[in-house]
Amino acid sequence: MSERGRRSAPLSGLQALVASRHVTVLADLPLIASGKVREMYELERLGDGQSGRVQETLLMVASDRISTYDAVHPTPIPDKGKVLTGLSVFWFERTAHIVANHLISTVDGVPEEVLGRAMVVRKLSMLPVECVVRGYITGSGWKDYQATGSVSGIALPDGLRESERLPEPIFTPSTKADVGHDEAIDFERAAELVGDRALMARVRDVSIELYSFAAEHARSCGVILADTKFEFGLDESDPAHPLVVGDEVLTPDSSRYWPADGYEVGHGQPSFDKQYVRDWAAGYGWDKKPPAPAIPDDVVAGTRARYVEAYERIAGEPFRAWLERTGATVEGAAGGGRSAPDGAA
Ligand code: PZK
Repeated sequence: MSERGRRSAPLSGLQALVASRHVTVLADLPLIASGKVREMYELERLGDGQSGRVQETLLMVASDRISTYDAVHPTPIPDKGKVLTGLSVFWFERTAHIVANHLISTVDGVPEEVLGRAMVVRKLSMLPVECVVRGYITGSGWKDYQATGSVSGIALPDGLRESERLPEPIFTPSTKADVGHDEAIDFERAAELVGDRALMARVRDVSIELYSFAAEHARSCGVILADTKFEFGLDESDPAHPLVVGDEVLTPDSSRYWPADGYEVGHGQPSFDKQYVRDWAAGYGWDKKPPAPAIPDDVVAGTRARYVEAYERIAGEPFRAWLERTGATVEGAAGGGRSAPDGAA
């Protein structure tokens, strides 16, 4: 094909996805789902030598894409995918006493090009509800409260102010909409959709326990975890622990994190991670409708620093430690170096 022909040939759907959205194509792996900022690939069935059982596995890959106001910017934030994966793994490891999770490995079975931002996970039968827990009244919860005094069928005290801490965390599930916004539902509707009220009660209780555990830890790091969203699935091959928390957990993309410093009720709070982008976008005059604008270099750098700060505050270790444990490539290294193994010069 001529140079000219190659350039003008229409892109296939996959090529367009890769070119325009910073999606990584991994050789041989079938892409089974692509979200705003993450991809899911099918992996080989993993033989379990211990039991002789086979486990179906997936590869979840976090990109460096960033969205604000539900629109993905064309400019990636370097290392964002690695920060979010590192945080998710931090929380999976520290909450396994509350509920089993789908994480298998961040090293074995992970292709080199996505080391540090990928997890091999167990394939689950996902429950058709999003499990939101709110400790503070903000966002759509604040809107619903102002309109009805309730959120997801839970009556709240009169006179709450925006961003106020709730007397206790509440479970406010929603449906997974294919397009557009998730719809808030009450517990009974969630139980209907799941088809098992006792299971849904366990999911609610576990969700609140996960939130409470994480919010207390975050608070000790100077960060408020205002709310968060979990997705659960069932692993029928593990009859002792069929309920498993999947997806990513307690990351800035699945949660609202606020700096504790400067927290004030009565108005919206700045996002720990995305506020530089939102402030810049407001000044720039973006109407918050797609397409989202390109982000200038200084705002990218400030935002990257906030993600790394979130990791270091919450995980309590240098971000570099995560890169080293996973053998990730370091973006800053000239020529795209690997992070030094332990003990290397
Ligand atoms: C699963 N998604 C959402 C969409 C993503 C993620 N452990 C699992 N087993 C089976 N299915 C899923 C999971 C998980 N987690 C999650 N879709 C399927 C999704 C797009 C990209 F990374």
